[in-house]
Amino acid sequence: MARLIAVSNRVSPPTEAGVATAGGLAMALAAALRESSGIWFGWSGRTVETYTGQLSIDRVGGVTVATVDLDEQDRLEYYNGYANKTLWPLFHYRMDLAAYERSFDAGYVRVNERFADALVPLVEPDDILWVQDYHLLPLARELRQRGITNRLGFFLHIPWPARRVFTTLPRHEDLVSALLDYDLIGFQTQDDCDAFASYLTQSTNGVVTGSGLVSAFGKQSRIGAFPIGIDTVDFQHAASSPLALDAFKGMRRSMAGRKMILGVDRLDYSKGLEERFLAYEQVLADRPDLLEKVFLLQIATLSRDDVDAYQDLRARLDAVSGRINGAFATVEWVPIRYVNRSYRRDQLAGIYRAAQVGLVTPLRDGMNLVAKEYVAAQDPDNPGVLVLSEFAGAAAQLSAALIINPFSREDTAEAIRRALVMPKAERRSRWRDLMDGVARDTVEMWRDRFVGALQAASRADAAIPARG
Ligand code: GDG
Repeated sequence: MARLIAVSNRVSPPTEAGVATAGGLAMALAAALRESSGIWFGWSGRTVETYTGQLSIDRVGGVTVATVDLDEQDRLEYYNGYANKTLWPLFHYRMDLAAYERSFDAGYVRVNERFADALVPLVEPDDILWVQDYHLLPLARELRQRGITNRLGFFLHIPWPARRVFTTLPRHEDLVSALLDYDLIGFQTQDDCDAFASYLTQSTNGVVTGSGLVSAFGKQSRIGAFPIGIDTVDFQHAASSPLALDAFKGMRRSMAGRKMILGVDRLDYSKGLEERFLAYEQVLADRPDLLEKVFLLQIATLSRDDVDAYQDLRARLDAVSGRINGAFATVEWVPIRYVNRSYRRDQLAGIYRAAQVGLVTPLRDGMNLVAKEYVAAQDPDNPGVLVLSEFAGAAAQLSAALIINPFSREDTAEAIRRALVMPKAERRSRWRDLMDGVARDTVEMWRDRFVGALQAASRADAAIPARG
């Protein structure tokens, strides 16, 4: 097996002590890196006064990790700026929140150049490189310009937006031209792939074949859908661990016979949290018989809270949850338990298992792993019901969930009401369908499919004629 180099903005192989809390993606990448004696390269997360390009090499949990520090301007322009204030909102269809500033653009390119400079000395002739996510769209161009001819693969964890949304990005052609220096570009869903293909064929003079070969800007590449999954067996294992059981029992005690509707998300405007609270309020307003019989537990881990849009969202959610609680709470019951802290992965699994309804209602989401984790954590004999947004990539695979349009308060409220009273036989049959998919399409499968396709993608056979 060729040596694998994984590249991502942040580097996070699980330490031996941290395996219980690590995410599935980190575990799957780390396993592949251990197997091929590979390297995980990225930003250390630290900022220094003056950028030096100095590489730090460490061994973490059996994986070689190579990181660079960035400077404060890099953090502001590349990470907080172009990645999180330009690309993230735009790719989640929030053009109203997307900031277009020249300095962000320049900072983004600068950091990709810095990453390439630091990475090149580590690359050996037969290595294959797998780059993750929207922070590093143009890294391949920088590597090619520095003479790297190795196989380069890229996976986008977030959606690829519709053509007319994407073309609102200044200098979009330059970004896509740089992206086409990868040999393989992976998306979460066929929809994302189609949106990218539509951009190439309709906004450039690109050509796309049925087998996923693409050409534009005088370059050839391949595209494909590689839906990410979870480490299902490990997650089920976590769900039956002593800590999960404790969390489950503690939760059930505090539920005092009430039904629990559960949301678990990073506190992000793409996740539809405000719309979710309002839909739940509608349920309470329409169905007085449910008062004191149900509650919503929303775990919303703080994220990017030095970005204004995230602070605004946090303030709005504080206000909306406070208003709903003020209007409906009694001395013995709070309708929304709103928690801004994070939990260990095994505790989270126990909490998922205790919830009768899993509410996953993003306005846009590349995949959404919470939906899959909720399914994996259920008791097969008495599973809960997953309510899932049609705009999560996961909806393409989890069609046995109650699929809703999160922009429709009524639609979401109706699905919550239906989930709360769904008969056991229907819950079990839907859950079996869902679980089949979650057990089949795991994160290991995703990794192996992508790496296999990248190994098979030779640069020469990507040659297809350009459109005249
Ligand atoms: C991006 C894309 C795509 C949450 N709270 C806690 C906690 N979490 C974990 C969940 C889950 C993960 O965080 C969130 O993953 P998502 O997939 O839901 O969303 P993003 O963070 O936006 O991820 C997304 C994903 O990349 C993978 O490709 O699915 O569409 O946006 O695993 O469990 N984990 C722990 N404590 C918490 O309190 N331990």
